[in-house]
Amino acid sequence: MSYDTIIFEIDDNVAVIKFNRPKALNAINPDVINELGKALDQIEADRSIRVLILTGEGEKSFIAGADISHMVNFTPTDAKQFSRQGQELLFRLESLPIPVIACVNGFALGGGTEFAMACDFIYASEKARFGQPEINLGVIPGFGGTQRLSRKVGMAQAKELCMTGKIISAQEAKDIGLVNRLFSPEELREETMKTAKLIASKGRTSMQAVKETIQRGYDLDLRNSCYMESEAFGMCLSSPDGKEGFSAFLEKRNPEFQD
Ligand code: DAK
Repeated sequence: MSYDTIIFEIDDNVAVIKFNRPKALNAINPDVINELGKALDQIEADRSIRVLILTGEGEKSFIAGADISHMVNFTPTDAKQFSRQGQELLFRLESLPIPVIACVNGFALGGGTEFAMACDFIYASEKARFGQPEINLGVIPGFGGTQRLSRKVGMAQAKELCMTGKIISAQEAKDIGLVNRLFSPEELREETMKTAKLIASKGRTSMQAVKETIQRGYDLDLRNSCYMESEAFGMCLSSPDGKEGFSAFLEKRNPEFQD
């Protein structure tokens, strides 16, 4: 399948999607949302894909937000629909059965920070910039930013970012826990791919269980989330991957996980 607003590539078991609207610094419009949805269909249908990386084409921008020129004439109904489409897509990324890594190469503003936060974790270039500047446009984040940001970095940091609209450096984003690791712009993609390949070498069943248990458990109380963990643990232990992992350890060899 060919795409206009994204580039879709596969490197062994790792899919890489690059946002590709360089003239608008990869701002998100409905075409991007539709094409990303189709790419996710393709990924879900291909069981050989074990990890997804989201990044921006070029060096300057991951996503500079929702496309302001597209939103300027929105009616309230258009705005609600665009917001819903974006939110549903981000829920889909969070519940994708494989890990998703955000590889933030430059500006991740507004919808850009929101897309990155819906990934399982964020690696960033030292030159990346983050922020929720919607307040400067007289609106608020519309792709779940107010909610995911406070869950990721705490309520006070989230309020400060959304209330001031200020753009923070990659180091500040790391300091508040938004970004896991920083790399030089030259190293970022290679280091992200290294981690993706490491993750791709693990068992698919246990990987999906880790993602789902942490993701869904986060919104539950501790007792119920731990109950969910026990269920998933039992399921993994009796799966072919669990049997192979335990046997390999006892036989002092590397596990060979099958699908
Ligand atoms: N939308 C459209 N075009 C954009 C854009 C954006 N978000 N960001 C940049 N561009 C375009 C610029 O207009 C410019 O186009 P030309 O003039 O060359 O045609 C080109 O990209 C290069 O940008 P600059 O010339 O400005 O480049 P600089 O290096 O000088 O500055 C910048 C880079 C990223 C600091 C600056 O472009 C900037 O401040 N951009 C806007 C960032 C921003 O405010 N992002 C948040 C957007 S609001 C909702 C759903 C979603 C949302 C809200 C509500 N509902 C439906 C309720 C989400 C909102 C947002 O994300």
